[in-house]
Amino acid sequence: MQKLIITAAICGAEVFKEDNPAIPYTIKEIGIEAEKAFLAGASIIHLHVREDDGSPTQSKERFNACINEIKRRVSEVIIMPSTGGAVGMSDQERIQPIYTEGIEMASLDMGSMNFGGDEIFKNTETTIKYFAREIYKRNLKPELECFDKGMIDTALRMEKQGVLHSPMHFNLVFGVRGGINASIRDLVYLMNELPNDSTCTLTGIGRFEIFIAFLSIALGGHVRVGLEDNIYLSKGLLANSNAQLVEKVVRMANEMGRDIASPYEARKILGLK
Ligand code: KMH
Ligand code: ZN
Repeated sequence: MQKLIITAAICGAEVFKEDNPAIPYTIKEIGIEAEKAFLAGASIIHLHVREDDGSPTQSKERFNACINEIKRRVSEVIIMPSTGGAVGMSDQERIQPIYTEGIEMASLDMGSMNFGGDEIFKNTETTIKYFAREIYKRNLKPELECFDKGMIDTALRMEKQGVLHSPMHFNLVFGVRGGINASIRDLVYLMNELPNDSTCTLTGIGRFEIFIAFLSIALGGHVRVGLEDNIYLSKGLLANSNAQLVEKVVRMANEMGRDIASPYEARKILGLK
């Protein structure tokens, strides 16, 4: 099996300090959280950023400042900014972080959906194609965010059309209200749909985070954890940092005999340039 790549989704755009005071807002807080997650075993940081008051932003300047702070602390970590941003943002807002320096990947959301209930996360084919073109132009590797089976089908179709390039890297997300459930049956079903030459990270939302991580470690996938997806360390106990969640995955991987990839090894596995 490949060594395990752990992605830390340290901030997100839909959770706030009112939910968990450890959610980072300031440039310094984001730098510290990324550094601690890296030291715990993460090789990729999936990055959203905030204004100091916590409001989500896709501002290029703010991303630049946060990326510089992360790189100053841990130069080797792989940074993957979000092009999803927060629900309701325009395409022009969302695309901005890919025009920063020091990044190697970018998230690319593969379809529209109800997101967490009554909000609509809009990703039309025009948006996806536009983002994909810009991401490849910058020599970045897109991480294809799939919240349901149809989004994988869209990726496979777009690969045939030449919009996406093999080998593709997927992030399969389980347990968003509006997306696919976090069940073993559905996880196996989605993983079986992926091309043989692709790589995949699996993400479980909320209380499913560690359950999905466990399955991914066992099945040869990679793992994403972090406060973006889940604010609890265990039932009723808030995580006090992203690092605690990464540490939990590392402990499980150690018990299950799966080695952790360094950023250098993650770059090789993902074919980053
Ligand atoms: N904030 C979510 C609506 C991504 O980063 O590409 C979307 C999201 C996905 O977080
Ligand atoms: Zn995200």
